[in-house]
Amino acid sequence: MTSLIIPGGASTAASSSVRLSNTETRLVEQAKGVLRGNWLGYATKPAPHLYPYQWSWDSAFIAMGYAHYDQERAMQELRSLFDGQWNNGLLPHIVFHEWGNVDKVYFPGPDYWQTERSPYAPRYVETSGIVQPPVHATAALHIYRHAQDQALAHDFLSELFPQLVAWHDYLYRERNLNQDGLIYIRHPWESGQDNSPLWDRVMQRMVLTPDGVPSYTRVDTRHINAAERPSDADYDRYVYLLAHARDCHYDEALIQRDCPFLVQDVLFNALLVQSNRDLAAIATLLGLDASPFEQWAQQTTQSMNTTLWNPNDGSYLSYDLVTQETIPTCVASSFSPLYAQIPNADQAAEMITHLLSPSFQSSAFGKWAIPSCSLQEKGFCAHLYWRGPIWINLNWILCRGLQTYGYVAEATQLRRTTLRMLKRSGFHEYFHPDSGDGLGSSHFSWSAALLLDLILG
Ligand code: 9WN
Repeated sequence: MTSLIIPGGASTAASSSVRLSNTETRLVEQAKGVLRGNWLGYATKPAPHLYPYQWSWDSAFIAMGYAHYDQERAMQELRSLFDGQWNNGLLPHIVFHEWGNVDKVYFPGPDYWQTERSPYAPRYVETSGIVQPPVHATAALHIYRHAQDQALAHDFLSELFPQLVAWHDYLYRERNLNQDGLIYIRHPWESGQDNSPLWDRVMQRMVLTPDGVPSYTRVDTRHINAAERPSDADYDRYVYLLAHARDCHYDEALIQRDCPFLVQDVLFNALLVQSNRDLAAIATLLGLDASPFEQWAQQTTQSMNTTLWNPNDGSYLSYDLVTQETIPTCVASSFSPLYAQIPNADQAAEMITHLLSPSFQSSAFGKWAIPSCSLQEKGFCAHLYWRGPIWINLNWILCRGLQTYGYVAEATQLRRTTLRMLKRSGFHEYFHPDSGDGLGSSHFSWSAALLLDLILG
């Protein structure tokens, strides 16, 4: 049954070797093939046609996959991304490395973002003007932990450390409205879960007049069935929010003043807590003071427990800063605090009971798991982007969360279901929670990269 042994990393955190079945060996090779196909020569695009540039949190997940077999490429992935960092620390959600040289096949491109209006945006490379969830310190530490060449990985950490610190510092300086360590996002795309039912209330509140919507042409629906993508009405609001930040010249104080979308999102903050912890671990490895990053992690954890914890049904809920209200929508990422050890053991037990309930279609993850949105939510839709389909990165996050709290059987089952689904349907962007069929783009990089981590990690 065993056909291949992959050497693990040199550090104590890495496993010494991983024995693979024939099926796993095949999946590993296919996953590497997807990443090879999406390699641009300096970074990896998320998907062949739909997403032809470099995306921020995609690259962090992708680097974690490379870390298992190509340390150099893993490091380059993050280096390329940080080439687009602004000098106020903002790490943009897209870096358009070769915009001038290739077909302009994505909307919104640099001509729409016009980031040159900000004094902080780089002049040598085009970028967007929003961010995505901070998983980068986690990815950097992961590369170190799985490194074949520890000395090289150590140098890499010292090289990237100031940029990681600047990134987190930007969030705590510019996006920390109440100084409570809960970071806000100002566009649904910043959550990474673009058209989740989480944002419905906020988005529906934004009533746009016909002349309030800047003119634009969508490109995404040329590549993908429109029924699996956000609606035109959603897009109008995305573009409106983008234009608002642009017209404020990306001055955060101005944007805040009348931005209709200011949300303290559970997933974003949970990933940030873990990234702070990982940044602290990096500081320690480099012989530097880890306490500022531990303090950030503690403060955000504490505020998530006071402001975002929902004791009624064992989950965390995002918070709308404009109306000062909790957003009462339960989605898979409502359980992401498990991944960052934010809940105590009692809270965790309540959360896991909820996650294992029919709301998330689980008879302990026997079928396909986990829908991105609770089946009880009225915004649930099984085939529509972030409104119900299964996403591999959410499964990966929840798998780690279950493991952390000792729910090993459930974590193992979730891992198995995820691998079974990828084997059956290929490396799609998202998956139908009833049939397990692939949706969105095929050859999706983070589905491949995180499979590598699920098998080799
Ligand atoms: C907007 C690249 C990105 C992911 C996001 C996902 C989708 C973009 C889009 O694709 O968003 O950033 O055009 O729909 O929602 O999580 O990073 O894979």
